Amino acid sequence: MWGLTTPWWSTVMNTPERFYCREGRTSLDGPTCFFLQVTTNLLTRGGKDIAFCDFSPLWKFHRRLVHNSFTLFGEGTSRLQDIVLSAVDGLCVELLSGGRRGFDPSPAVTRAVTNVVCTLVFSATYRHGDAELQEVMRYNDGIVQTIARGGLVDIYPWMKVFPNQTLRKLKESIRIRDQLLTRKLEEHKASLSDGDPHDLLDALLKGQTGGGRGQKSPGWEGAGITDDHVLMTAAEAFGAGVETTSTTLLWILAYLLHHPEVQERVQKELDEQVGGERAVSVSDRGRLPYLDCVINEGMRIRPVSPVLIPHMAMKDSSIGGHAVRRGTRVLVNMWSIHHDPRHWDKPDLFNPDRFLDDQGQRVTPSCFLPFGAGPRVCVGESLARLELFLFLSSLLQRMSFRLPNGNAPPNLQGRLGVVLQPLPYKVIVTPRPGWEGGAK
Ligand code: PLO
Repeated sequence: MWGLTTPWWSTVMNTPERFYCREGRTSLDGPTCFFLQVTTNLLTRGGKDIAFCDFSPLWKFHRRLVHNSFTLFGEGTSRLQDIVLSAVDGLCVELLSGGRRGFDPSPAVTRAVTNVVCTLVFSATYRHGDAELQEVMRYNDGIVQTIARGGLVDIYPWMKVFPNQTLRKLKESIRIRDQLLTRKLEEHKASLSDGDPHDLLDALLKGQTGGGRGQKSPGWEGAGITDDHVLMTAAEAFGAGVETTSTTLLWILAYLLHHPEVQERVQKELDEQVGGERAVSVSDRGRLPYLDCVINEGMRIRPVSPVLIPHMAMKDSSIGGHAVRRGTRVLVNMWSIHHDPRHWDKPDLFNPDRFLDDQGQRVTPSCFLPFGAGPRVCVGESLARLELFLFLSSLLQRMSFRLPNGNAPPNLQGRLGVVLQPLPYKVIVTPRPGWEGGAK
């Protein structure tokens, strides 16, 4: 069905179809996906994660565990806000010290988001230039560069017997990741105590033993959660948290460079609703509808995941009027859903106002699904939304972004790997009044 020279998902993306189905293996044992099978199996130790793993009662329990531990830091608690705001301060200082010359904001943004996720997953906060942080960023980049580039290996698993540089790089990045995370896991096991978990690793370890109540009771669901599951989940939460949030922020900044009037309108809203005397906080969210629309429009026009990771039909079923047999892999074409001219007026235009109604109230169109939907909807959605809000509002409160003189605006085509990333671009940042140092 798909050509061999172009990546399979770019072929899918460039069509108006909303779903693609591929029948193949009918056995529900073993790995779900034929396409990403080789690389994601390496990445997840054969599906001991949440995103790529097959549906099973254990998966359901495992996912619930992760979800519950996210709510520990999530909305309603100030913990996440404190963690994000401290990363925001660091990011603002770094961006403002970039000087008047144009520079690529991507390393600083990625570093700040990585720091937030490191705190959530294993309670580590790093200073700029920390060797462990560099290591984490390097292995992650190694995985991002290789995971979706397996090319033919992902289409023909038997090709893995041939030497393949991409696969070698992926394996090496995974080895470094596993070494680091195993160390963190051992440290967490040694310091695990009663009381509230400090981070995701703690929460998963407690989940294994039934809330840290000592002895595993017979029949306890968490008994199926092995150390491998804990490790793979931490690795995945980490990877998903970093790649998606930093990419979304970079897309939004790229669009703001194309639309300075949108940036000004967000800043006007911030000035009126928050002012420049204090940092933005989660409680300001309700008062900043336009900012929310900008975030939504960024996620609509450039979904980080234009073709969702494959899903598999658990039983004979149907989708959009097509019969789907048990065992069929289904790809959801989010790109076409987010660019469907029947639902979006001028879908290629960056227009945050489409998320406001005539009365200026926020609306969420049913065709807007940046986090997917259903039982496999993104488990980190509320964390992600909170982070995007705090990062973007703080950045635009404290500084303005513009193009370096003579530079063309960023390329908006992007590069399709495991996520759809913008190509590197340069910015000039200038502090807004009162924020010359980046933080207060
Ligand atoms: C990003 C690189 C990490 O090192 C490993 C990783 C784990 C989970 C993946 C993520 C990567 C990319 C974005 C993915 C996420 C699971 C769900 C998310 C694919 C490969 C999306 C957007 O579907």
